[in-house]
Amino acid sequence: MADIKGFTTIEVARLCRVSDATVKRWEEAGLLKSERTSGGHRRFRAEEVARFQREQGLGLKQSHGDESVTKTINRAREKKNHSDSAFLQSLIDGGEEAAANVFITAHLEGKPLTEIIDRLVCPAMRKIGELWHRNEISVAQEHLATRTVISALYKLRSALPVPEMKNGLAVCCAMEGDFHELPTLLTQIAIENEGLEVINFGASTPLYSLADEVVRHSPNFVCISAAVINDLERLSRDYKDFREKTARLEIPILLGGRVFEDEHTRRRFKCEFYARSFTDVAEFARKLTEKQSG
Ligand code: B12
Repeated sequence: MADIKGFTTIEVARLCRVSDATVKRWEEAGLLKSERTSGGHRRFRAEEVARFQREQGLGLKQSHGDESVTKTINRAREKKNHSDSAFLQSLIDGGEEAAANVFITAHLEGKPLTEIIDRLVCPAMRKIGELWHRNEISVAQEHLATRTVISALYKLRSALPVPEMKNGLAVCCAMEGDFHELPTLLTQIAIENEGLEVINFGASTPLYSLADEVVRHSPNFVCISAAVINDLERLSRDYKDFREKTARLEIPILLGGRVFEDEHTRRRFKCEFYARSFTDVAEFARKLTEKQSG
């Protein structure tokens, strides 16, 4: 008998964020159908896992999931050997399926989402930046690479199990004049994965406008990123005004991005926490919600 393609018990446990024993119990109770390999091991077809997750509200969010995710998951399992250079090339070529394969494979191998972001996405984008700087790729290719990462990240997000919701809200954006979209999306995904709702206002958000939204939504915290700053004087004044307008709400502000790697800049943008990685962002969200819920 040819061996069946499908998820192992451990992989299903990871996708649903439960123990192997729970998956076996579901299977024994007939809730989740499996097949057996010639060696007698359980194999769960991706479609069956997706159906079960949807029905139980465990996995793929209905609004995020689509059939191509299931296909991508299947393909990701088949091709586990992706080299870094092949990954980079897939970004430059606009190969979003191939890029999504790399992310989903890493997820199925048990890598936490923030590790995928910090160790896979960020270094690849840094490399793209270097290639562009050395004139080895065009600006158009740099744009395409960013769009490809964004599409692949949405696919990864569809394949992630829905976390336990914590009744928290975060607001994020990039500073006015900063058109880099990816850092705010990565922030959003990292925080959502901790079970908080996120409103992402995206790139180049004026701080006076952000202040109004913060007052309106009163989130648990605000996350602002900056990859470039054009007018430091003006932005640090805007930031001070923003802090004054929102001070009475006592909402913690988290800042991140390469602009804040500079100590002098950091001194002009006082905040409750400077994050150096998306692992930091997720940890901050986790600790804050734990503290706020008692
Ligand atoms: C794609 C890209 C663009 C695209 C963006 C497209 C889009 N739709 O988003 C376009 C073409 C528009 C662009 C334009 C420009 N870009 Co650009 N761009 C990049 C590139 C290649 C990737 C950016 C990205 O998404 N990175 C992913 C982020 C997450 O990674 P990161 O920036 O390395 O961030 C690290 C940390 O700072 C931190 N981090 C970053 N943000 C955040 C946020 C939070 C909350 C946290 C916790 C952490 C965090 O985590 C990362 C890991 O260490 C980078 C290269 C690079 N190194 O990243 C250059 C880069 C950011 N760009 C740069 C420059 C100079 C520009 C331009 C000025 C170029 C020009 N002459 O026109 C313009 C500025 C436009 C503007 N006003 O915003 C420089 C910035 C230099 C600096 N600040 O020191 C970089 C680093 C390239 C370089 N090596 O010179 N860019």
